Amino acid sequence: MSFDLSALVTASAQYPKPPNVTFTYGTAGFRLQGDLLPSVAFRVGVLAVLRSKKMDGRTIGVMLTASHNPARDNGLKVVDPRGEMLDTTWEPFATRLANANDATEIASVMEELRSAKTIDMSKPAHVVIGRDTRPTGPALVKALTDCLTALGSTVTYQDYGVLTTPQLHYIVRCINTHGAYGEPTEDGYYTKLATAFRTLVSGHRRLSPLTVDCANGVGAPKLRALAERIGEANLAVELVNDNIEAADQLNYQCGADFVKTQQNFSANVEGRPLERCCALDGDADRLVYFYRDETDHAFKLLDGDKISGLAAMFITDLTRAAGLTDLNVGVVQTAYANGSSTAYLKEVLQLPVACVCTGVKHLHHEAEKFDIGVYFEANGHGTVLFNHAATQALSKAQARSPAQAEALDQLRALVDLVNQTVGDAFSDLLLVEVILTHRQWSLSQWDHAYTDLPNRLVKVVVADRTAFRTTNADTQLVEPAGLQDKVNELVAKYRGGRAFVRPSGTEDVVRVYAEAANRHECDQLAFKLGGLVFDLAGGKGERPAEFL
Ligand code: 16G
Ligand code: MG
Repeated sequence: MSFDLSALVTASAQYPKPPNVTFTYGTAGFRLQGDLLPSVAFRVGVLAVLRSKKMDGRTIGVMLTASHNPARDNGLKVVDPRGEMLDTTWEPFATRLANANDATEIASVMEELRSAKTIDMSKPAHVVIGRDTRPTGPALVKALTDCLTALGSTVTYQDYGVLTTPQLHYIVRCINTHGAYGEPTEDGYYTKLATAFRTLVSGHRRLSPLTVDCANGVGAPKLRALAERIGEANLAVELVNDNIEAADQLNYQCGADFVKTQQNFSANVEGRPLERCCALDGDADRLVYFYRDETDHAFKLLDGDKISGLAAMFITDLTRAAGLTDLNVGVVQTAYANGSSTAYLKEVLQLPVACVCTGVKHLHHEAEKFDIGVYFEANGHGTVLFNHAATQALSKAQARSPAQAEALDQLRALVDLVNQTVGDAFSDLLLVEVILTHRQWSLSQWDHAYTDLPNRLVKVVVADRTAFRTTNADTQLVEPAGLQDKVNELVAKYRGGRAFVRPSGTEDVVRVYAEAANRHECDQLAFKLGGLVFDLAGGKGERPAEFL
């Protein structure tokens, strides 16, 4: 070992693992009540350092956030050198480190990791840190940096303070590409996005102002900074739910998750006639749009699927206009994607559509298989990836007409506008605004692409959610044995019925998703399935209410 074990012993003594808690590196890292996490933050330091050493000293990121969860929660996730999620083969080591009781156990998991991954401990390590606005953030950063300091002189770090999650991912990629991706600062991020946006909207009539629900989180001050850089003449935004001082307001009755799950306006957003609204989540990596219908005055949601369809439509048109028809454009979704959105992508846009397991990392890797891969989860997390072939084709292409030249310029600016490391609410917002500006579309015109099938999500608390295992991108249950047959039987009774059951990766529940031709049948199917799961898997608490 090339570090002083006694320093680790002393430092880790301040961060004992709380008894009776088992930590798991889940879908999006560790996520729990914030005051239970200092020991985890310390141990994540060990993981980040070893990962950086393994990657030849390249920079690794650690983001502290619990996204759309309440203010008392917090979380930690590790960002890989290209700005992506941590290599999944490292997740079990993250879990084991987090559960190490003391310095001796930490050192022994370290040694196992070193040998399993053949890590040269004499290599340097560099870690960058970001956190959202949660009250437990500073203490967790302290635990993390205490570990980094204890690990000796080969380790350096930089604490970037309060950032959105996608900003930290961006910074990691910038550092590791030596600036080719952009300048590794918050300011560099704003400059890159603002420049690309101004190029893309130039010459077009601007849209009416956009109301942005910032979930009372980090998105508020950061979007304000970005909007200032873009200039009001180019983008008019009105920020609401922008109070980051009152900690308990974070994600409270507002934000992208609230709007998506409640299918309703968030606090302080009225939905005035023709008002254009959107919502970020607590760490600004999700975005959904919404508005009030002019005729029936109902709430209307434009979720991740709608954003995906809009982006895919625009990019397909641009690649055709630019004469780049060799590039294959494709879309990645999860089982939660509304059936109508999948039909629109396949039948109207004629695009290949892949379906993968829930979780950003799964979508991201699948999207990399296309030259231009659009991926979004229905919850509003997503982005567009341009691979090497696409960026090469864009830089080499010679325009044969002014129209081709314009399309090429726009595609080149799009590559800069879109955050290619992870879904980014800001870059997605700018992307949507660019497209709507080009088409001069209102939200309801965008919404007309297709009509969502009625859908319902039901949560069931069961005795042991690990008894549920799925296959086929979460769409079918393998265990508990026999349950899938019962699901199929029920689904077959409903017109346009589609449903699946999967264990959550972030909460101790099983989720049931159902779609059907109308609202009544959809709700009935969802609640019947919920009841079935409840009865067969030792449901706890309230049995999902049978509908009608
Ligand atoms: C996390 C995932 C998100 C996924 C959600 C599913 C990341 C960064 N985030 O928030 O992609 O949709 O979990 O939650 O991967 P569930 O497993 O509880 O349904
Ligand atoms: Mg989030």
